[in-house]
Amino acid sequence: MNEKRIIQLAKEVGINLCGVTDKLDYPEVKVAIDAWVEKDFIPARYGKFREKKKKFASIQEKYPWARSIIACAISYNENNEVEVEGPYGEIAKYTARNYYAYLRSLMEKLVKKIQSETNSVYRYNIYTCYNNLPEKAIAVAAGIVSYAKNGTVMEKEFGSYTVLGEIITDLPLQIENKDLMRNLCGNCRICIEACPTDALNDEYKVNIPRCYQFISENEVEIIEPEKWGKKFYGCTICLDVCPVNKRSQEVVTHATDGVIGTKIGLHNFFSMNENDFKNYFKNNQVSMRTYKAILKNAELCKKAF
Ligand code: B12
Ligand code: SF4
Ligand code: SF4
Repeated sequence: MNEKRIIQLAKEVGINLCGVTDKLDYPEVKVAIDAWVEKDFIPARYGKFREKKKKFASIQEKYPWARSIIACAISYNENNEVEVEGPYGEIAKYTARNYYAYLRSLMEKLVKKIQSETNSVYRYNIYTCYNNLPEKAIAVAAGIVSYAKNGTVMEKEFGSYTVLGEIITDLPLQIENKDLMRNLCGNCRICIEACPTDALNDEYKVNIPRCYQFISENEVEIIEPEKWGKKFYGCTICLDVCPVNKRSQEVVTHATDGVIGTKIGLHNFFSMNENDFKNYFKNNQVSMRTYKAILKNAELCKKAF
């Protein structure tokens, strides 16, 4: 089967961006991780992840049966606004629903379509986000996005409001000759200047311990609390100011897992105990975090009112 047909099938199941690569070794990721460690951009608590990610950079070594990777992305640029009464906390756009679970379900559909067209039972593993794969590098190699100065990967139509997923397979797929996507940032530095904590000063890299997204996820002290604002979970400033994202297409998805919207009433949150918290955020990315990590955000958020 060729890449063009895979892209067509991916569109049919609702995947916005799709491309195939036979690049199974990403030594540049090991180099990048070492460079980030050198600069203290990777927090100590990421120790295990860092080592695993270096191992997974060689996909061929980790999965000797692999022949190709189908890189996929869906947009989460969807209107998820909700009305809440009284003081509220803001939830990052990508967390309003569980878009990772949604992308996984679409990739499962794609696998079935490929299976029925190739008349073969082939080997495959599906991944999205909570894994050690070099997901950005794979999507770049498959030609569906390019690196952006805000630390994400980006594409013209959907900007960087996308989540990524991969199908590693033993199917030998015919890959189109492609020019890898050109960088869309040019001389722009809007995100770097907008970041409240200067976490993006080294272009294309994120000083993770200074990033409010990281801080909102973990039981760590909030740096420069006066800049925190109404964040309950996540930070999206460097994405929201980006001109490519501002022009990007809005979508309507059918993602039904972990739907929580982009706001939560603080009275509601403070009336929850740890169990209620787990139930409220069940199937949503927030439930992967500890109650204490989120409580610290909510307490500071309350001070903004
Ligand atoms: C750790 C992590 C974080 C960390 C670090 C973020 C980061 N930008 O790396 C924190 C907690 C801050 C974070 C935040 C967010 N994350 Co996050 N995160 C991850 C995770 C699990 C690993 C990323 C990683 O290893 N980074 C470390 C660096 C060293 O690895 P790397 O970026 O792959 O390395 C490449 C680049 O550094 C590049 N590079 C280095 N130097 C240079 C120089 C030049 C000139 C160029 C061109 C490139 C370049 O080359 C390297 C090798 O290819 C991935 C999932 C995954 N498994 O990959 C999701 C992932 C990156 N996150 C994602 C998302 C959605 C977010 C948020 C947008 C969430 C939100 N708030 O809405 C924010 C964005 C904040 C930001 N500005 O990046 C998406 C990004 C999708 C996209 N379109 O880019 C991913 C891919 C998950 C997914 N499956 O969709 N995240
Ligand atoms: S997510 Fe927020 S804190 Fe992190 S790099 Fe972007 S603007 Fe800075
Ligand atoms: S704001 Fe400008 S520099 Fe930053 S990611 Fe968007 S286009 Fe690139």
